[in-house]
Amino acid sequence: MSDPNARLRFITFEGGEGAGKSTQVELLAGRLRAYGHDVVTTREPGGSPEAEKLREIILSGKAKDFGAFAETTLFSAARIDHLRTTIEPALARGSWVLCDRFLDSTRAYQGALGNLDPRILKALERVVVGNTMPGLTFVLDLPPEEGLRRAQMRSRGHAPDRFEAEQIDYHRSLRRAFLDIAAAEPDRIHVIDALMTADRVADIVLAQVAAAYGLEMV
Ligand code: T5A
Repeated sequence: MSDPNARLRFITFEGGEGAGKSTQVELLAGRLRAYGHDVVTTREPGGSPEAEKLREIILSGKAKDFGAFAETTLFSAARIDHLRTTIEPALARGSWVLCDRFLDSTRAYQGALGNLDPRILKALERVVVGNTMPGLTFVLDLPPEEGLRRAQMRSRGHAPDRFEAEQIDYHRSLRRAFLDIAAAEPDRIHVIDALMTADRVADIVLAQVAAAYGLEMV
């Protein structure tokens, strides 16, 4: 029988805009696959056809005027579908799931920055996520000026989305929020200096995954 306390093979990447989360999801997926593991990569908001529709609405900024609570219910609706149709089936068939953002983003953006009542956040986490908590989370940390520069370079002149368009002070507070979230759960959440090269960050990620899950990687 499987150990109910074992870490789920569900790993999330968190941090500010342009910190390198998508890059690291792909690098870790490639490395795990090279060792013969089955890996599903996904992202939030989105990660399932219905949740991707909600992503479009949220990132367009159309929901912003409803306030942090309403916006959080949209992220939650997307997360429910993502969990039921993508994450949980993949974990059940023994795949690793690597996800670009998950519930720590809600804690940081809607909780810390949006001043959403922590009791509401906790209640939503309980009913939406339940026991499907990430086994390991990496917070990619870097100065927001650099993250926004990278995000801008990547989007090649496209208009910034609803969150990228916030002022620099917002992004500084966001960085602080992620560091506080990480400090509160040191067993699950590891902070990595994302100013290092992508390959160097990937080496550290892989070493920490191997240690946390007892994998032999030679
Ligand atoms: N949100 C999300 C909430 O408010 N609440 C929630 O609950 C959730 C789930 C999602 C937005 O939604 C908000 C947060 C976000 O604002 P998004 O489009 O998914 O929006 O945006 P991000 O998650 O921020 O993703 P980005 O695509 O902007 O950034 P990434 O994935 O962190 O960065 P990545 O890997 O695309 O890299 C950016 C560029 O930098 C280069 C890459 O090649 C790329 O060009 N790069 C590096 N360059 C130098 N050194 C490195 N180490 C590098 N790593 C990558």
